[in-house]
Amino acid sequence: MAETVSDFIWARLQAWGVRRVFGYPGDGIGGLIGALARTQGEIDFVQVRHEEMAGLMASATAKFTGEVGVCIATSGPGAIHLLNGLYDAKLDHQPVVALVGQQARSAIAGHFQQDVDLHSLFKDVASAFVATAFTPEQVPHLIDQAYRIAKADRKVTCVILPNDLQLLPMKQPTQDHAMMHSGVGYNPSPIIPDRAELQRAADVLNSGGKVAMLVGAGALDATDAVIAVAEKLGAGVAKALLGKAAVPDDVPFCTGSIGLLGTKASATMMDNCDTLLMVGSGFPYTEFLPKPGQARGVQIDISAGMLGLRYPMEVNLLGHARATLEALLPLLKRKEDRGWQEQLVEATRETWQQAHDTAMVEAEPINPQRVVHELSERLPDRSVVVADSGTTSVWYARNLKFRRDMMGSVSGMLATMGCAVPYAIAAKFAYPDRPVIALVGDGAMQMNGMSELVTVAKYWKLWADPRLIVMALNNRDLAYVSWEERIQAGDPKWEASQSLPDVPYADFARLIGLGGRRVERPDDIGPAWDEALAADRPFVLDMVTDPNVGPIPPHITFKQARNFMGAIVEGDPEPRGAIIQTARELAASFWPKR
Ligand SMILES: Cc1ncc(C[n+]2csc(CCOP(=O)(O)OP(=O)(O)O)c2C)c(N)n1
Ligand SMILES: [Mg+2]
Repeated sequence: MAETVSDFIWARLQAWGVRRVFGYPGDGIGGLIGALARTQGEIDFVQVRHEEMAGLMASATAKFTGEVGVCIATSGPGAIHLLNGLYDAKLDHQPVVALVGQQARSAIAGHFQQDVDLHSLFKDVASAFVATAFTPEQVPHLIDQAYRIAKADRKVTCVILPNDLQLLPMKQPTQDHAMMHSGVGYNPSPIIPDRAELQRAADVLNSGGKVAMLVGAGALDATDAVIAVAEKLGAGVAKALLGKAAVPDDVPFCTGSIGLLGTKASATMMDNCDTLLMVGSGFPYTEFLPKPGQARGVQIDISAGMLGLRYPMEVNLLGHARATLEALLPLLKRKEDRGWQEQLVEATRETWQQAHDTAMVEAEPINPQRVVHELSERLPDRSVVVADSGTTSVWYARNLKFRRDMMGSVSGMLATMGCAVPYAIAAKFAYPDRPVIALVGDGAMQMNGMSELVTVAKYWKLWADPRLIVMALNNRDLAYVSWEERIQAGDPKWEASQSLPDVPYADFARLIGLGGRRVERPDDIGPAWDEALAADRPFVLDMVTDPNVGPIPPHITFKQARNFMGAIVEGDPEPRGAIIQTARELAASFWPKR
């Protein structure tokens, strides 16, 4: 059979290094699906339950491997479903190529079935590159552009492919006028600022007495360099959520997470530092950074658009984190006074002690922090842990100790619900020999986690290590929202909006051939994790937890406390539990038991 446009597309993507694509079929991509089958496994097709999951899996693939994630969806509804997953990648600066089907060229703009103006629809999410193919000769440069721009600029790109075009015989560009002759290939080289800029940065860092570092996803491959710089500067290191795996939590001056779901040690460091070194982070909540004017700032980022955006930095270094830190290191003077770092080590020790103590506070029936604490004590080497958007992300940030060679992620800037199960699946495909654990709220389980367990059931036998554990935090509440309403708006929990049905997640898992256990007593948490970690198949833990253990920010302000009390007075349906739990938690954090 003569090579079709579709056969060419997969061959070209294979030449770019693509080995896997996440997607769901339809007549808008009929030709592409047929041709993908003809690659006979050279490129794997992972069938999801919903195209949004394909977008999230492509995003997670990029997050965990650094390679371009690829997803595919059919015209109209499939393309529309894909969007949220692509926005996750866009907002977290992940390289993703989306191939999207379209109705036949002759039908476009003809009120035809599934004829949606896809170019307009994808214009924002794929603002770096979106194009519709009209002739076979155009396809090579569209695929090359989409892939190269995604990879080089860490962007989402999109090629829209009418279904009739997909079936045409492939025609290479000729030597005629207006033909493009593009080629495959691009490998990034590290970008390092020049010597003069590095010296300016070193001068700022050398003159400071209390240096605070904040590292994000850009520093994930720069662990040793971050630690070496912090050692020399006598600094502490706080981590933005996407950078949680950048520095192991057993490094004594690693103050842990920052922000609303961060630690008190990180907040204290930022409140008292005189110098800020920010590396590869777009952490958005500026109220958790030093006050403008309080500190002299140096920032390292590979995107000029992220430099100097959160804090008025004195030196903005455009460069890759690891290479730039390594180049900076010889210019830094070792701080002789270690007092500041020692203070931070002590504050960090206290933070972990408090996290432990608050996790052990009794709750009705189970304290969700204890669920994550008990996991932390059992995390196998090389684990990948992902958390959904909701209170699970808070316990992930505060209660989980990462060691070296672990990985983790969340939907950072988009903070979309429903990311954790597809992220976990993508992690299993990228690293079939690593144990993968997803921390998922019951709202997210009901939104899409349960249906994506079907994908787990479909594929798990392909994985060398079958362990994929989904911990469903069954609190029968959209708890994060209930607490936002109480603390930020002063409104009581509204059951019509936030209460959720109790669903037997573990029973459902067993019904579809996975392992499962429901846990209703604190003493059973540890053994349940042990069982799941020893299981010979993916496992769902249905942890029945207390919705009234709230994600209290590290520094609760007077206004937040007043709002909270107002919400209770306004008739919160859970007044006793909420008050008692919060009071208990604050008590435990102010007077840690030793
Ligand atoms: C797609 C989407 N819809 C709504 C929200 C707003 N939101 C953020 S957290 C949250 C509640 C999550 O509830 P659940 O999954 O049960 O986790 P919990 O907070 O109870 O642990 C909601 C609705 C969101 N982030 N994403
Ligand atoms: Mg919930």
